[in-house]
Amino acid sequence: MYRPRTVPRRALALVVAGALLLLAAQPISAAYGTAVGAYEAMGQPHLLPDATAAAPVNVTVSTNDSPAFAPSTIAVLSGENLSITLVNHGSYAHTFTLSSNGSYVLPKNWTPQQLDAFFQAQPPLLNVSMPANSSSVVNLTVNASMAGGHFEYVSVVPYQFQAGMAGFLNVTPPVQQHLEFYVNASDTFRFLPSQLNASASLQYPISVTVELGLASGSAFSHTFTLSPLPNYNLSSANYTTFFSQHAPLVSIDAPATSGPFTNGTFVIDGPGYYEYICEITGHFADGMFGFLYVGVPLPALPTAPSTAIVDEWLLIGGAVVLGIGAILAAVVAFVGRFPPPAAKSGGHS
Ligand SMILES: [Cu+2]
Repeated sequence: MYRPRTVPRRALALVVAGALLLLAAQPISAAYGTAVGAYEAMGQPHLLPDATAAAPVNVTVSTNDSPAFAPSTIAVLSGENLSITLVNHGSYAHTFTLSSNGSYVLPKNWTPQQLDAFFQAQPPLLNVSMPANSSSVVNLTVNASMAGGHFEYVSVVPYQFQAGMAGFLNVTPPVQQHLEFYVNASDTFRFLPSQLNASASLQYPISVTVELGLASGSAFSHTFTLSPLPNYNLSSANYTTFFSQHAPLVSIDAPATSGPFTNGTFVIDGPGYYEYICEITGHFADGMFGFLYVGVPLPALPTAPSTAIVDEWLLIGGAVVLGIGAILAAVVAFVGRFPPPAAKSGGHS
């Protein structure tokens, strides 16, 4: 009988086809893995060494006969060497007395005696006389332990502080990490990748350099324009208004041809996700946006537009596997029927 024998043959054919299909799938899944890996590599930060050398920062603080310092705030990075020039243009003497307590605001209603008692209990970092019509230079090393502090400077000449003669030396930490990302802009109105992963960056501020390229085969103008607001989703309907009110952290014009990269560098002070878009009319609305994740985890796939590319890969891979499988199944099924029917039928008839 013919039928009973073809059933196991077909089953065998299916098993063989399945095994071949698995083998055929191996290089495809490997290629898929490589493709995803490449995109991940593009979306992953490259750590760059610190380029900034500690150069002394020069600041001039001046006074006149009014009870005030100019400026009344000084911003400095921890680790910097500060050179302060103290200039008194007036005819009254003052002092430049810098508190060593970076988290304490001196009460303006203190008496001169209370102020003196404070500086006796907590010796100031600096205590410099500013005689009438004088100029002097004093140096201060702002060490790392001062980061985040607001150090008040006052004149301890009685009643000058009480009249408002005070200011703050604000110390921020220097850039702790410098990351670099490579991103391609594509005429398919996509950023490749559309997710930049700085989720492991936990020490702020960080500086980020984006190297923007043009995807192979693309020719349109594109920009990489980054929102300054964390955890804020831009709208393709009113992003121009938004950017007229909030300066972008960076706006980079893509190069005219694929190959070279244009870049921009910006500083991020804290965690969150930051959206980037292409400002060329219509591109954002067509899906040209992405997110930089800083200190926050990437959302689980699939979410952002980049997954469309992954889906495409999956679809192409799946189609190829199915095609190969179908051909193999057909061939094997055909081969399975091939042995001379004469011999078999002969045995049975
Ligand atoms: Cu564009």
